[in-house]
Amino acid sequence: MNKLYYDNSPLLGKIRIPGDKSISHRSVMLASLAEGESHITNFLSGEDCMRTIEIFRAMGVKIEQSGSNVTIEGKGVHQLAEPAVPLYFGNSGTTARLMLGILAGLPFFTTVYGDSSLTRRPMNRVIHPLKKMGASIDGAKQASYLPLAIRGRDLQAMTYELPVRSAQVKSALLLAGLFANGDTTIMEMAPTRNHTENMLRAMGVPIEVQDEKCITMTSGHTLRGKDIEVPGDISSAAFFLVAAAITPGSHIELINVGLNETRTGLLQVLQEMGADLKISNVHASGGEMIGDIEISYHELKAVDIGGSLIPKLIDELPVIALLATQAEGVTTIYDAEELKVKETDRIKAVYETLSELGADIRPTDDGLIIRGKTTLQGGSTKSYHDHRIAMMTAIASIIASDEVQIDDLSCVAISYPEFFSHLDKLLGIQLSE
Ligand code: SPQ
Repeated sequence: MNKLYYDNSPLLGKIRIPGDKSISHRSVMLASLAEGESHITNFLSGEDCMRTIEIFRAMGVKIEQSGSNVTIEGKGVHQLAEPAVPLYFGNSGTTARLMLGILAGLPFFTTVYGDSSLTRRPMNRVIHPLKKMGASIDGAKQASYLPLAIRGRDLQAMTYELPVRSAQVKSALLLAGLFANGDTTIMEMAPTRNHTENMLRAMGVPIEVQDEKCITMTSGHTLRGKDIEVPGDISSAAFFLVAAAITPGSHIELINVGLNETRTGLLQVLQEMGADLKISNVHASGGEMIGDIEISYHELKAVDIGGSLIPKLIDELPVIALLATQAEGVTTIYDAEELKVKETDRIKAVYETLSELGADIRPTDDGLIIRGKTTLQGGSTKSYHDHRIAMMTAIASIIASDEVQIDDLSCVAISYPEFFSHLDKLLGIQLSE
């Protein structure tokens, strides 16, 4: 058991947010498929993104990494080698879904697998449309879950209406479209993160977007290697934004945060709740917006969160539920049934964790209902081996009246290896030698 107790200390000071996980994955995938060299800066060396690097190394791509700097000698879409071993996706849903799109079009055979959590996550949302393009993918349980076997082949161009709000499915189909015999068109239910589109465009592939939701990629273009600056991950910044918003006396500044508008739903929620928030130094890099965010403690009021806002804050919902415990009134989160198929069932995990700590919270079929404001207490919790649940619990412990225990914190390294050193810095805790 790990013990967390921070005695309501305010968060003060400034930190630089590490690279965005979604963009780091995509930078390795697209730079490997590009012709020429790419230099990536502020790459996230979390466990999930390291899986993606290892997979492309196994397919013969030369990738050099020194901390957050990565150099990739792109092979182009025709020169990757058949891997000698099965490819391991670990805990990473993004690696799994996007790689299925790529492997479906590469001219060789691969087998792929993941850890116990990833093995339970649905893959048929990607496999079903890939099969419509002609992909050959097989596995147990009607090839709906890992492990899977893929024999890459020429793919048919496709127009597809997504039945789920998922950037991973959209991205997998666009990546498969790089190997198709014509243009690829994807229609979304609501706009989801558009990092794949932005990076494809920056590397020379024409992408047209109509009404924010209809994306067409023109075929027959070669990806060109590029220097990529990965913005800080707003999903990592979220933990400290919420921590400062709910801990009296806090005032922090987060530097270099990605502000792509398909990801900034949390900022909208904080503003609607009445948080004291300032964004500055906004600039664009490689098709992505970046800026600094200052936030101080302020009284908050409840809001409703649903509809097309959900994809813009899907990964922040666990920590938003914590935020809602400190807002006056009833916050309703709805349309968020996708939370059930993340690293764990996040509706259940958030409900069990926050109710153990004394929150007034109720799970629903598609979200959570939270009544604030409540004083949180200590308690015994689990991470469910889900990085976002573990970090949400750590932030909850700052305002808890007593010690919070948690079974495991190692999963934090999946997306934010420096999380505890950054938290200690903001709390003014000196690390012993
Ligand atoms: O990669 P993984 O495990 O799926 O990661 C998560 C996360 O919390 O880090 C979800 F569990 O983020 C997904 C996100 O929920 C990353 C992602 C992407 O990079 O495209 C898109 C979202 O998933 P989805 O299923 O809505 O497309």
